[in-house]
Amino acid sequence: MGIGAVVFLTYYKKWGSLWSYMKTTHHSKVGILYLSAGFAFFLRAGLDALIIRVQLALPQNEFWVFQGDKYNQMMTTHGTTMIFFVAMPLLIGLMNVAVPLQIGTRDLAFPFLNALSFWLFLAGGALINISFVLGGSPTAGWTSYAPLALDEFTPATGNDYYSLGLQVSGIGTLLTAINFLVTIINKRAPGMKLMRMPMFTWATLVTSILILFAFPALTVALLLLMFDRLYGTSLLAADAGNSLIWQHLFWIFGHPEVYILILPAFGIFSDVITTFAKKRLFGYSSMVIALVLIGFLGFMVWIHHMFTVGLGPTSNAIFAISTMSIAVPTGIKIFNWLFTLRGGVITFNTPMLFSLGFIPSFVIGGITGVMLATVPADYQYHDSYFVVGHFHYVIVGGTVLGIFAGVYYWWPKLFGFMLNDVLGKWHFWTFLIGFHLTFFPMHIMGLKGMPRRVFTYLPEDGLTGLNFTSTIGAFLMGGSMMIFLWNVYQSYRHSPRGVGNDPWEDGRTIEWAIPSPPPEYNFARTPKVYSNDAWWQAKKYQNGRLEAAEKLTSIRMPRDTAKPMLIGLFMLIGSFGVIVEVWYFQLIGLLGTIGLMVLHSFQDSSRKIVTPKTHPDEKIGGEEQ
Ligand code: HEM
Ligand SMILES: [Cu+2]
Repeated sequence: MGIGAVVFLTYYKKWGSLWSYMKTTHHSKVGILYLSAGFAFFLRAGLDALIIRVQLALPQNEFWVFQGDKYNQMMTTHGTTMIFFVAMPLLIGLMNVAVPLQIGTRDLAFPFLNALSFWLFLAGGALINISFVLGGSPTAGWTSYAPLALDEFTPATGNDYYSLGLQVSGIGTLLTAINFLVTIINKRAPGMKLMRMPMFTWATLVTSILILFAFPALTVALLLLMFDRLYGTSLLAADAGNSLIWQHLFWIFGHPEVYILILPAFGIFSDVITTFAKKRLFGYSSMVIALVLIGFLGFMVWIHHMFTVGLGPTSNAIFAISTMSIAVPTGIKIFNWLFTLRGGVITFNTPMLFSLGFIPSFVIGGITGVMLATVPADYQYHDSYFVVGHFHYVIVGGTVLGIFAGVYYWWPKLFGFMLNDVLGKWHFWTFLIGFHLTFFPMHIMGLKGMPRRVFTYLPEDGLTGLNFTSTIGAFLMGGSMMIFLWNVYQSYRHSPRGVGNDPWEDGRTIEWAIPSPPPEYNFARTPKVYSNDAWWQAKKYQNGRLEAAEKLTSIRMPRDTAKPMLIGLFMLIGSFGVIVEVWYFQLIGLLGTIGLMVLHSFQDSSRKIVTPKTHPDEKIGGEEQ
């Protein structure tokens, strides 16, 4: 793939534009970086999934080398990559693309930091992928439970890469959260009160708060793991330390994490559904309250991952009830989406199909979630394929469908041309059918007793047909991704350009008032916002123009710089040095990182002045009209 990229870049003379992306600090370019890197990791982790599914297709199968330890490597890489290097960066990419436009600002509050976040995420992802080549990937599952993950039981270096790779990318994620928090609180267009924000922006705000509180727990857990593995402490060991510390810290992070993955998708569905049902969101304020409530309850339920550990009936009962209570705000959201659809004039295009496909898929995932929260039943389901079925229903049926809905929806805003709708529909249907075919049988396998994280089973277990079906479904999903890639290529070649400011024609929020793709400063003149769905209102009552809040004047934009990329590189070298215990790598990494930060602190005010021009597509008027 690397060689292919080099050939492509040379042939199309794209090295220059690659370099412009490598030193960009601009939110939409950073967004494109996140989307491309996340998608590349998606292909990698998807390939892992297919290998896993081939190995499991038949009983006592011996596909290539993927049994035992190699299977554990595949399974761990798949899960870890999907969560940290696919789902999160793709969502963060969409936030970068859409949120500044939705709130009418020129960029994030800290553009340099934003670029740095991306490079730290990529450095962490690269680190985990290096492990595959040098001595084997991590093997202890994406949850990396200690003491299993300690030297005593997994002496190979794989799990060192896990602790360092997630640490580096986790710092990037934390910085992103702070950045979005400050941006959304501080940089909204005049008149855009909190209760006038689009739902995706709301979801990003709540998600950022969740990251801010959840990721430090992961930071601490990974630090302990690193100390135990590399410096000979035994904090997480079963005898000298306490083996429950990891589980608590991991799930205090890990449960909110699944809401970090689903809330932004909820935001996307709200925006897409209101747009293509051509109605305002039913129960906007209850949607916001539900979002905040889900975020809050997300922190109160981590013990439901530890029902079988033996913490006692009282704690189990409390956490079972708090878990089930999350179904209430989630149900409110589902019903509000349905009421929004009711009586709407619905356009069935690709982003809308992904949103409609989400509703029943996610409801099934929700129901199995409540089943898992029932303590006595969980003793049966725990660590079985039922769990694997459940979380794929919520993550794929929720987050991944949301990501595709968002990608199709904002694509024309980002690039100025539409993705092909016919190919999009093929992509959707093959994906959705493949998805149910893959993951529904897993619930039954689980109920029949197939444990999670095993590489084979016996013919007499009665699991062959189910596993085989699941493998067929997985390949259908793999095929649907090829349709998506083909769609991107075809649309890039053939889709008409110049789609105008509001290519869907039904846009409601203010990102649809400016040209597609937007100029680097987004809004030549920041608009004034008087209501929810401000752009829709403008089309209806204000001759299709938002009122300008300022005159056309020159603006200061952040300059491009390669420093964030270099800091990422030095962090990569330094943490690699920690893993292979080579002191001069560590020193180079440390000095390089600190040196660049010091350098940057002297140059912070280097901004360039841009003179904006109004564009014929821009629908922001005012006194100068
Ligand atoms: C083509 C689609 C996919 C297929 C066929 C697939 C298949 C699988 C299978 C068979 C396992 C179980 C491994 C085992 O227990 O031995 C697994 C685990 C897992 N998958 Fe997927 N998966 C897919 C997509 C995704 C996506 C999109 C995500 C998240 C964004 C994801 C997250 C996970 C996680 C977190 C695990 C748990 C790994 C662990 O137990 O440590 N998967 N997947
Ligand atoms: Cu949980």
